[in-house]
Amino acid sequence: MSAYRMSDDDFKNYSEDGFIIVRSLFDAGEMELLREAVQVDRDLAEAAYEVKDREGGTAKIALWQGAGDDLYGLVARSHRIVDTMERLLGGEVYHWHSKMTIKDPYTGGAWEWHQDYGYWYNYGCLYPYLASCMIAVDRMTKENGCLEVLKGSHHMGRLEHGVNVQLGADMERVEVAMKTLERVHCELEIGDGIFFHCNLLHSSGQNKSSQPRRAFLCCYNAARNSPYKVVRHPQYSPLAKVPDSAIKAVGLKIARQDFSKTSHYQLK
Ligand SMILES: O=C(O)CCC(=O)C(=O)O
Repeated sequence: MSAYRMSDDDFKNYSEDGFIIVRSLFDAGEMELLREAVQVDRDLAEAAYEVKDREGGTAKIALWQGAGDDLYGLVARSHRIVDTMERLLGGEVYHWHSKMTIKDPYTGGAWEWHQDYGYWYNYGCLYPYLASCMIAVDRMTKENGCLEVLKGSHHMGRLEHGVNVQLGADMERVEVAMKTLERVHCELEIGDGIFFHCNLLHSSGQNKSSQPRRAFLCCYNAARNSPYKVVRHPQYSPLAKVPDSAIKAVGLKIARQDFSKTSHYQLK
């Protein structure tokens, strides 16, 4: 089966809704490798820091900036993602960061309503020319806290955000938006992906299930939107794309990532 290439319909839907779901973005063989990597990668587990939600649940996140020759890097540099991002962001893109979000069984915490650009704006990006691709490492369901989005909310532009991620976006506006915009629970099978705009309002609930809920997110900035000041995020540098076949060709290769131990949401 050939790898995903974005259709004009998908492009139109993304422009209108702020997101698209791509079923089987990565196939069973590729996901077996990625799931194995996440399972055996002790550095990843150790690097994951905790983010408390408002009700005492604990979400975990490990975040890093490079996209190299290991499995995570090959996914982040794959044509199927990077070409899609280039179309969505209207030109050359570079790797902003990758992250693994982890919700442990029963205790895994929620992510409050926010826009990624609510935070990334503070890193000197003049324009909201950033986007993410979330890949389901585990099945993502309502019960285990799948991504929820407010369809079309990216058209609202950037809202005010609290400094800490779990303060989230200005809830007065989010609540008004909820009266008219459709709230979509993005339930995913393993290997499905969601491409979403950095101004799309999104959240996810706690993990009430007996299984972990892990997601791998690759995030990109447009080359022409490189931060105008020195920040904790990278300036533009060319991203070397790799063929979609590289993931299986290279197989289970894990590198020691340069994990960020500081919450990138907390700006002080
Ligand atoms: O993993 C999730 O459910 C959401 C993560 C998220 O919203 C983020 O990293 O910006």
